[in-house]
Amino acid sequence: MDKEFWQPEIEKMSRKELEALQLERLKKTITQALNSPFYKEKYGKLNITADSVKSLDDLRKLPFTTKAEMRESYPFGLMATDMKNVVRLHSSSGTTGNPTVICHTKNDLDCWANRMARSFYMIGLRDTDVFQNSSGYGMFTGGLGIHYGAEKLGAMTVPAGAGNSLRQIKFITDFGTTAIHAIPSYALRLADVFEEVGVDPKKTKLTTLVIGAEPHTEETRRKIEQRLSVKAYNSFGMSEMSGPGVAFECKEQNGMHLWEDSFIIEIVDPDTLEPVPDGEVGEMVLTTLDREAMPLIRYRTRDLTRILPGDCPCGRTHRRIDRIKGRSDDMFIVKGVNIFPMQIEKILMQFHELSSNYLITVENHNNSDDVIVEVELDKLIADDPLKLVALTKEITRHLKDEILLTPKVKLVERGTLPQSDGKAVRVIDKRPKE
Ligand code: DLL
Repeated sequence: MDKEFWQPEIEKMSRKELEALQLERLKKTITQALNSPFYKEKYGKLNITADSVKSLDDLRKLPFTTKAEMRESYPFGLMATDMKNVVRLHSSSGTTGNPTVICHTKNDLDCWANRMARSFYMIGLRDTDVFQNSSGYGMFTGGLGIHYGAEKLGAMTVPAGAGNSLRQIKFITDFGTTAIHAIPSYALRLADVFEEVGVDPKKTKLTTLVIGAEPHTEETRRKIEQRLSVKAYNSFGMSEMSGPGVAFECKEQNGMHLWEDSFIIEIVDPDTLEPVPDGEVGEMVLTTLDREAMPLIRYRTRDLTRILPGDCPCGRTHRRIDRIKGRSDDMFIVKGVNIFPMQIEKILMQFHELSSNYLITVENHNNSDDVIVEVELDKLIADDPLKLVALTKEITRHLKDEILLTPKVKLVERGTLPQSDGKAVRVIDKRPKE
């Protein structure tokens, strides 16, 4: 095996070959999708078949698929294969209405595990590594998805599951864990607990962290790396696209290679739905290319990102996406200003006096909206009132420059804001619904 690549023939494929492969797989995908009641009806009305796409550009003529449609066809309207071929079901964590369901054939799972193993190999993990997974092992795809990838790589895989930081640290120490998978908010929590119990991460064998599943800034990544003494690699995925392993950073840590043998990426303007040029931010639209049980064509992810122009020095030809700026449905509007939680996080992470847990609340008082930013202090300065006042002013000023309105900043003691084992809740909108 080539030393740096899991599948050199795929990872370094010329763009021309890669695009030819995409076209061939797209046609197969359309034919496969037409077995499902959902696409049979939707595409049948428009006479869409595999022959409707003569080139990759023709993909644009096909209609989008939305999360709402997936919910409406819950649970099996998108099933494109005989139920007997299905070996696993995952569903998304919807809080309201029907969740979205994705089913997998044996081959779907193999392709997914292979993409994961390829991603891990890319960041230098090998079969000699000890890989601990701190994701929950339920319907959340960060559990089994990451797990089978690490096994496919050949690493000794420790299915630690979510939470219980003391036990995580014990496993890291006792089993000689070299790589861990954690969502960013949990990685920060783990760093706190390392500190609380007086174990220095530098003295463990941990060197690599895989972080993903929730938006985080470059500043947060650097903070995590420094506190856990690891290199942290960003990993993007979503249940509808099987789970993790859609896009992954290489050792350059400069954008995530989106595995284009498995997905076609488009970036569109979320309002006009027209394509935007490379380098410009828009909504990511994804089409699966190797899924049998539930292929998805032009799925609107709601995630906002951009394609990074230019080649990556690592030699992989699969294009890179920038870190996710947020979801179009994360954005909140206050006094006409569009605000993304990541803008606020970016500023907070620049202050070394702050720890990493924060909560944004939007409230309405006397018909005026207020943004309240509560952030936990690092314990070191918590009892110096003068410093606290000055710090609050300074943070408020920087936030105002970024979000163009003045938030109320409240510095709170470490450990007072809610912590979650799953994805962190960063925004609570208490305004009355229209
Ligand atoms: O979060 C799959 C996953 C598991 C990815 C483990 C990475 C690691 P869902 O629960 O369906 O699936 O959530 C998908 O999470 O649409 C993004 O909004 C967000 N997201 C996922 N990865 C990232 C990332 C899994 N690296 C939704 N950066 C997506 C920012 C991310 N946001």
